[in-house]
Amino acid sequence: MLSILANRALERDGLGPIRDKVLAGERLTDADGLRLFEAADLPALGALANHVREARHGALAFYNRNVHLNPTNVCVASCKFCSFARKDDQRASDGYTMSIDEAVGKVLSRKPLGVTEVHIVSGLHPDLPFEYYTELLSRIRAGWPEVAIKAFTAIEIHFFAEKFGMSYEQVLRRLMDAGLQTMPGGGAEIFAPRVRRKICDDKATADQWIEIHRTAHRLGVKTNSTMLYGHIERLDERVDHMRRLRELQDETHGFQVFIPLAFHPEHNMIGKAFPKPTGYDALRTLAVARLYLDNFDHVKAYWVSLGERLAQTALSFGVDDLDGTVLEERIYHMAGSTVPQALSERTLHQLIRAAGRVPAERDSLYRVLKVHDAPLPEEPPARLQVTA
Ligand code: V47
Repeated sequence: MLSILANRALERDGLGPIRDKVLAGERLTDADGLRLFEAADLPALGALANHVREARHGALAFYNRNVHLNPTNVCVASCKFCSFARKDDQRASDGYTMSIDEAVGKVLSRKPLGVTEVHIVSGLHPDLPFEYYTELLSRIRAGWPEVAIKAFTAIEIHFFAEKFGMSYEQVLRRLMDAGLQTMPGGGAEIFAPRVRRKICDDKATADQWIEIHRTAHRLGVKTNSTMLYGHIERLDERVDHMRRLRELQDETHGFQVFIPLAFHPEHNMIGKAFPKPTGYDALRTLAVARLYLDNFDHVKAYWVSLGERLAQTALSFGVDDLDGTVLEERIYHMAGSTVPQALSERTLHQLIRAAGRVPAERDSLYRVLKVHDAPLPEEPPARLQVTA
């Protein structure tokens, strides 16, 4: 139930009809989505989103134990928001490309951490053969059969298809044979052509991004979806972006989660013109997403992109997932993020519990592995290091 205060605030803002639709389980229009973005009262909007979130997931808040691998940051694309990519891997440019041995060794060294998912995203490297990617996956698969491999954005799939003369389906089948199980949602940015022309005009288009996810879903690969916000896009373009995702979801039901990504302004070509989105904007975007994307099970506050505290607060604004332990993040740290490189499972539990939720560890397919009704047992005190 919504509180009397939230109801009053929604009515004062003229959002009574939208509230009634949400409570009746009716779909919101694009105009409704835009009204919610423009609404004045964030707590009331949050209460409405929270209502939907609790109806779907009760008190549970999901997370997973995952590691990230970015095998190279060498990239032929020129996305203006990106601080991670380098044009070559010469020392002077701090570009890097891991050998397959190095990349596989890095992943396998994480085995003792109890991780359940490896998240792999790369730059669009001009020289690596396709076998680099298939061998990377198959060697991780052979060395660690239980770990789920979530790999390669639609942008990379499009690049492989063009470079190696294959269809999207052929690329995906080869990668699936090598071990790919799910796909991350990166590269979506903002679908509107006006925005793409200005910030990322030399990579896969919105239609291609959608087509790749459609193909993946048809092949049985679940995927994630993202939206990079807080730069040159208008609010109606955020709604348009979510509409296209909602339409594909109606068709395929292959998306697992929607993840709004807050723009990070440091060390990239457009950062000086656009400061980081405010906390209000971040919470509003998550809440609108929860209300508008009525056919998505999950809305994620990626703590690396929001900071731990805002991600925690978002658990009352429509969010049910915080992503994971994320060992060794690079893309956001190179764009000015000052959050830790990783969070322990214990810290994730503390954040979730302090928000009045119950931590639920999930796997890559959002199956619940364990609901943590009780706190984790105390760790034995670290042994004192005595030096002479
Ligand atoms: O595609 C790049 C974004 C994405 C910046 O699917 C930036 O579970 C903000 O997609 N400021 C890659 N954002 C990360 C990504 C992701 C992360 C975590 C989980 C999942 C998932 C996906 O990061 C890129 C781009 O949209 N990005 N540069 C920047 N300066």
